Amino acid sequence: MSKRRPSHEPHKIHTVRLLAFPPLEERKNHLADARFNVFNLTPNQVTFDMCSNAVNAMTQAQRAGQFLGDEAYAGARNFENLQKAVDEVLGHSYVCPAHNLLGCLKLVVNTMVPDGSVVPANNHRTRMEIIASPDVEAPDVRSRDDAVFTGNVDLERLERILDGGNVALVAVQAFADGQHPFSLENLRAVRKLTRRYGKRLILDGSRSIENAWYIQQHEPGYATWSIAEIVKQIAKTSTILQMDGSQDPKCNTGGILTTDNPDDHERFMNRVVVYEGLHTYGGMAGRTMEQLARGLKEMCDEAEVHWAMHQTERFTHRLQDAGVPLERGCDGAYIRTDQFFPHIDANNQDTFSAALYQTSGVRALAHGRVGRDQLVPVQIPRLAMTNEQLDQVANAIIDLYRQRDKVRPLQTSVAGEWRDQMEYHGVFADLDTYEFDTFPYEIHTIEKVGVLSRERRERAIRAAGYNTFLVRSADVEIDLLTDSGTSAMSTDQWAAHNAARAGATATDAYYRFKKVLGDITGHEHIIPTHQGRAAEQILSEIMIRPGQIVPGNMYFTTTKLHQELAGGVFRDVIVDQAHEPESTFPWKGNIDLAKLDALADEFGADGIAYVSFEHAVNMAGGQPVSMDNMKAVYAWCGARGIPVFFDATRCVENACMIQERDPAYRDSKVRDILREMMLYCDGCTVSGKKDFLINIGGVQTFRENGEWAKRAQDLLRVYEGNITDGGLATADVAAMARGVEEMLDDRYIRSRVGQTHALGELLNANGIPIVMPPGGHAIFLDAKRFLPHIDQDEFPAQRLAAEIYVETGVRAMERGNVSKDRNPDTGENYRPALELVRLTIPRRVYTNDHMRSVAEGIIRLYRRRDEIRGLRFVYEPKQLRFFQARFEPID
Ligand code: P70
Repeated sequence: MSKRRPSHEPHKIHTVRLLAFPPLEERKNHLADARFNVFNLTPNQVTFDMCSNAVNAMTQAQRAGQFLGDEAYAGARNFENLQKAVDEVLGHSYVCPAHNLLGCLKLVVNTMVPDGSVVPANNHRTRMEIIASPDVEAPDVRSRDDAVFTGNVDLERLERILDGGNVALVAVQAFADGQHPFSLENLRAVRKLTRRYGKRLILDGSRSIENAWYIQQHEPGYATWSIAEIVKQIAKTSTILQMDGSQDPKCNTGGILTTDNPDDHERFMNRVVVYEGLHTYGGMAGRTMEQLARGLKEMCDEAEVHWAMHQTERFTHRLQDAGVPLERGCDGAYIRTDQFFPHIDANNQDTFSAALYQTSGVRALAHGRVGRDQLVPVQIPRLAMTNEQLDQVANAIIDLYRQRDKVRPLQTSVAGEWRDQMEYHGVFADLDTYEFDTFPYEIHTIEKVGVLSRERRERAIRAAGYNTFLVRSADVEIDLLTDSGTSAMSTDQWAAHNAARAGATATDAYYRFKKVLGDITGHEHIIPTHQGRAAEQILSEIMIRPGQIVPGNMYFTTTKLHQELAGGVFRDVIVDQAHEPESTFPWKGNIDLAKLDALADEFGADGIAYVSFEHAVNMAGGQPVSMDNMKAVYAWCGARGIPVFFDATRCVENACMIQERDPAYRDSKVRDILREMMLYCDGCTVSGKKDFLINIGGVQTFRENGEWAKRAQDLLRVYEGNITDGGLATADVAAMARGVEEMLDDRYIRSRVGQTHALGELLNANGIPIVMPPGGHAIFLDAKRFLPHIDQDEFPAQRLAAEIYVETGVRAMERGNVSKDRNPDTGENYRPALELVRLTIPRRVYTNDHMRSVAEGIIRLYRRRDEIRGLRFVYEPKQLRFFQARFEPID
């Protein structure tokens, strides 16, 4: 198996969970209310919650299991699926379900650990001695000899204890106490020994994959084994395996006891009905069993395991390099708080937790019994965080370490046996705070991406006729075809989606959407449509008289088409710089007022239907319009009685770039900038599939003209659906209402536009020709300069998009000679000034590691650009040829 460090996540983000960033004063209040015990804080009061239990990111297939819950009584189908998964992954024939790991432990103790017996174990964080009667002894047999496999059992010691008699069973934990992996060799030896003494080896395999990864990487002879093979070996070496559903299987609760021994299974079945539930659900909901079964099947995914372990190593090393005292954990770094605070004798763990929360909003805490050790685990929720976020959490800890002398110990007010009972008082030390600058969300659900070998990608692009539109999504690793309908929704949006009560009437979702968007825009009339082009059709039909001119800041395909279908004539009035890829003019989306003047002179104000004014102009490279230009155009139009309509599809990105580029707005919130923008128009069409953070939807607004709104609604009934949904599902209207609130979070939109800019800057710094300056939603490669040796009639941008796919698995979109089509009069290709490839970035879907890897692939390709040749058509459709055209290489 590969020992190579993965360069990016082997999946993309499907759903996000928004993070809270409570300011310092709030954090202090929360801490005081929590009696300085961070256990009492709720997740909504915490920015990053560093625990690995039950908060992991599932795949969407596993998440879907939630909706496939059987009745969970006799013979539940979910249980049958669980049995199949156990057989397939662990190789055990019998499974007894339980509500969680404690449920498993209770069954084991009840059936196999009599009073006064001995249970040698390689871990001390076991509740065995608590669940079992007080006179059960659990001697520690962990050997400390091996530098890597610190969880190995000291065989001599174990043998002596076995000789002493009265041993009930031998308990071994994979990655004991979260820190100590065993080797397969040692586990096999333990099994041999226990067998000789006629004892069972019971294994806690809740962290099997982490232990398996250590075996694969470090134990001689296993480098070529897959994680799945090693996990199965681990399971098969035990007599009984117990597993916490909320660990490796990434479920939110649940547990299983598996074995090949029918008698042991029989014992569990007879006892599970007493404590847990029936033997076919064990106290789990049917849906939990389904998610557990799916999680079990998925957990050994090689790429996923490697990514998770790479994150753990990277995080731990960052802290170690800064001198933070810690022990290695399978799922993070376990901070040695006694060494972290040498000046603090008592309560150093909770003092650490409280101080870290105070300075950063991060929660890390020690669970369990008081006085057990001096560690605070900082665990990484599996697959839920990006490397950048983890780096910053590590920095927050390092920052605290730097000022550790200033931290004063918490004083106990109420003591208890368990950490959750502890209450403290303290004074807030004057500590510097740590400010996060990263995506304000965590990963809630992931979506697997297609990973093909280069040979397979070569075959796929040939089969697609060198047209990325025809490549299967399943064959794409990082999909940068479009930012339309590809956003990751948030859990809050899904909650609204689930909760929406549908109706072909007025709905709560409609009123909510109307209120929220009305407040944001200040527009009186809010008319939902099923997507952007529906609004464009309606606006064009009510505003354009045949023959009228529609000036616009560069065309967009669907917009221009609807203007023409309504009898209008599109005229481009964008500033000249928009057509010059190398110009660094910051407002390339602006309208040139001189061009408007010329049109007014030629056609008169009456000959102009309205000005079609797009934000963050798509075809120009996502280039913004300045506030001054919006104001000036609106004033120019107002003086002549010409309406102005925004295509506000990417209005928030435009507002963000105003905040960034116009000093007058540097200190304004994006929400306020947008509100001002919305004054300088008479209404908007919007494709909600972009900035509104939804997968489907759109809107038509009118600022105050009720007559236009009435006519639009008349058409809406005919073309689209109800005036309250425009043909959208009520649930999608509800998700859109929530999306427009989320899009205006300054942290979100800055991280979004910042991600695009960072990609652009990385490419630019490496000499890759791109349209400058980087826009909001996409980076456009300049194919004319990338492949100067290919004539435009051999479609350099089309070939470049195909080559990028072959080189990197990244899918991009041609925006050049193929898209622009032929001149119907001459039959010649238009050969447009801009011959571009668009790398479009979906919202909240990809991490910065994905983006870095995209850039690296393109830089690699650039080095061998001379080898790349052009294409010729083998099939050319008459209209919108770019969607279906097929090519062959001229090699
Ligand atoms: C894209 C998408 C859609 C779009 C847009 C602007 C500024 C309106 C719309 C239409 C999808 C697309 C559409 C046609 C050709 C290629 C790609 N842009 N205004 O990927 O909205 O799709 O909701 O009807 O960008 O850029 P809708």
